[in-house]
Amino acid sequence: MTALATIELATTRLEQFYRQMFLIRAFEERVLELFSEGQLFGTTHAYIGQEANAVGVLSHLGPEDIVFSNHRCHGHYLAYSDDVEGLLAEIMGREIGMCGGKGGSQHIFAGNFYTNGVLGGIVPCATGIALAEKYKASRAKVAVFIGDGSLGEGTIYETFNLAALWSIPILFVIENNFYAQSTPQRLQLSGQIAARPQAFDIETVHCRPDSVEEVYAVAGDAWATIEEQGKPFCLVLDTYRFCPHSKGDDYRDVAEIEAWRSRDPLRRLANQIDIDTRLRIEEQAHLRIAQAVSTAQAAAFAGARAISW
Ligand SMILES: Cc1ncc(C[n+]2csc(CCOP(=O)(O)OP(=O)(O)O)c2C)c(N)n1
Ligand SMILES: [Mg+2]
Repeated sequence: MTALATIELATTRLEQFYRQMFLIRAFEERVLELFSEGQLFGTTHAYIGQEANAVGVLSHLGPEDIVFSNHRCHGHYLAYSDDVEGLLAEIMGREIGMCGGKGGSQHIFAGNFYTNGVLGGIVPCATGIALAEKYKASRAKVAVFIGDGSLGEGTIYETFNLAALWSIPILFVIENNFYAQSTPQRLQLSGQIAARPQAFDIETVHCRPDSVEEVYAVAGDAWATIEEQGKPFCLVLDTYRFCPHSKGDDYRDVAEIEAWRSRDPLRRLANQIDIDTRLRIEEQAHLRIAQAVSTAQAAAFAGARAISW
């Protein structure tokens, strides 16, 4: 486990992080409410508790950079795009969603952002795109987010092998929240997570950040190493989701959830922000989400119309 350096960031940067993290948290809480009200279809996986990872890693990227996510993708998408309106309408199956309401919660394609609900399946896709970007000498950064429970998928190791062998510049971010659905890690994963990419000679940092500043710093070092060496890099971030896996399927120990909640990176950051600014940020986020819900509710459901991007 790598010890994390303490860094100091400008107030404006911290406020920006708070704006993003609070928006994700409030968005996800509203999505879960909409689900229980019967306003959503299929399933949905909230990112509550893990916001610092998306914001800390993706704040280094611009729209030209490329992000691959997974079934738990809302937070990554919002950190990358800030597209509350498009995502909410998409999750609600409306035509005005950024995928015409046909991708739903898990299958998003918008600009340079892609997700797929098939665990592990995005990892070779992301790495193939990173290889293409290498050939084009575009210098675009490419990130792929993987859950710890996806590490049983063999395609991930085939991909690690080729990424290392062909020096493909990509950041693998393993969000280690210690569960795959309701299965605890100790029942399904042998050995150390970091040893897996390391077995393919992929430089790996495994850490347990308490704050978005720490994630931002460790991700900044990772991006700099990728840029400098033109090779893959793996970041393993210990983290925790405070919500159930999808809607109500939670069998975890309440004391364990509370212990992680007491180190909530969002609360920690809130205490660093001036109270008036904080309240303004929170009010704006709630307002924006409420408006996005009303707009989506008034919009037509996705139909048989062909989608053109
Ligand atoms: C190939 C495949 N197998 C099973 C599933 C069902 N499934 C969805 S999420 C999940 C657990 C994923 O755990 P992890 O990768 O740790 O991500 P987390 O949910 O913890 O963010 C499973 C088994 C799936 N989507 N795809
Ligand atoms: Mg997990």
